[in-house]
Amino acid sequence: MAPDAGIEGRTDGWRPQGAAGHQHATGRQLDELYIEMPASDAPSRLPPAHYTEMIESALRRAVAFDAACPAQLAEAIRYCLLAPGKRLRPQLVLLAAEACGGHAEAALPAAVAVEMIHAYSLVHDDLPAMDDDDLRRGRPTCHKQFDEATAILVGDGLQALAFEILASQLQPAERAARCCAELARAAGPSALVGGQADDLAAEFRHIGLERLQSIHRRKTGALFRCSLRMGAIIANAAQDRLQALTTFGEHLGHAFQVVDDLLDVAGEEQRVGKRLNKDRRRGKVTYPLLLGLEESRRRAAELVDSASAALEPLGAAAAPLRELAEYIGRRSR
Ligand code: GRG
Repeated sequence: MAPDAGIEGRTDGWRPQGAAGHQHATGRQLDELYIEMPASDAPSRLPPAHYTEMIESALRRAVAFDAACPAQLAEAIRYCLLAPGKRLRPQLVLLAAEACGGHAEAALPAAVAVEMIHAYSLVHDDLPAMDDDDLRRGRPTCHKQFDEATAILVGDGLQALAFEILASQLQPAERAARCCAELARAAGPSALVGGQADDLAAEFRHIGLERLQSIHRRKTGALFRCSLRMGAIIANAAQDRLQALTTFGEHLGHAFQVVDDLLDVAGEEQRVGKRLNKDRRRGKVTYPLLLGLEESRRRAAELVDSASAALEPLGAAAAPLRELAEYIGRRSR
């Protein structure tokens, strides 16, 4: 068992001790961090628009339901999936395929499928039984706009649709099967779902850096990693390229989460499109809490550098992936 896996429950105020070697913020110090934080220095930063229109129209096509799908359920699925997300994961699928010499069009079903899994996870995460949120992608969350039962069914429907699209639209069948297995593993109990379960269990408890990373590797990192691997698989990439993109995805997912924690403390609600300061209110240990703001920023930058370095075997073909990684390290939404 990891040294910090034995979690000590606390409901009477929390005082994470953190990992060795850094000055750590306590719960009270976090209040001070809020005051210390400057406003975002990147008011107009947008994700690089790789294949934006191609992704949006594929998502729209994927949710053009027949009459057997009840009208309100169809509306709710479209409301959540077509909401203005950054589409990072689908972009990673398409760019990974191209970086390995494949065609973006051929990878489109995998791009749509991973965005559906991501969108379902956001809808379920926002439910009262989980993170209990009322704002997502700048709009009322699914259960606020519709109702809880509809939000649960939206997630269920998106999950099933994701695998239907992968299995029926990806060619050849052998690569479709590999992608189904990759996505199922990344979305399953040892990755996304398990990370979410451990994240909920860790509320108002002290966990250390190792445990925090284990949660985020599964809850956030697995879908990044899987997006890149699916792109490589669809392009029939050689093992060294598949491995390079896997390592890139692992560093990138980690960087993404460190920045996500920083945005929760220091972002602007309107830009981020969800309620901020949630981590503190729900008693969650975060990177800024364990490491402080400066060290968290330094780590995020270091992780983006490591991610870019992992792309070396792909040469210039990986330039758009490097650009997306840079954006993820500096994003303000
Ligand atoms: C319900 C099984 C299950 C899992 C939920 C997604 C998730 C796991 C939790 C959401 C809370 C959270 C802060 C997750 C980590 C970071 C994350 C996934 C942020 C949202 O991703 P973005 O920024 O979102 O790519 P957009 O809206 O741009 O697509």
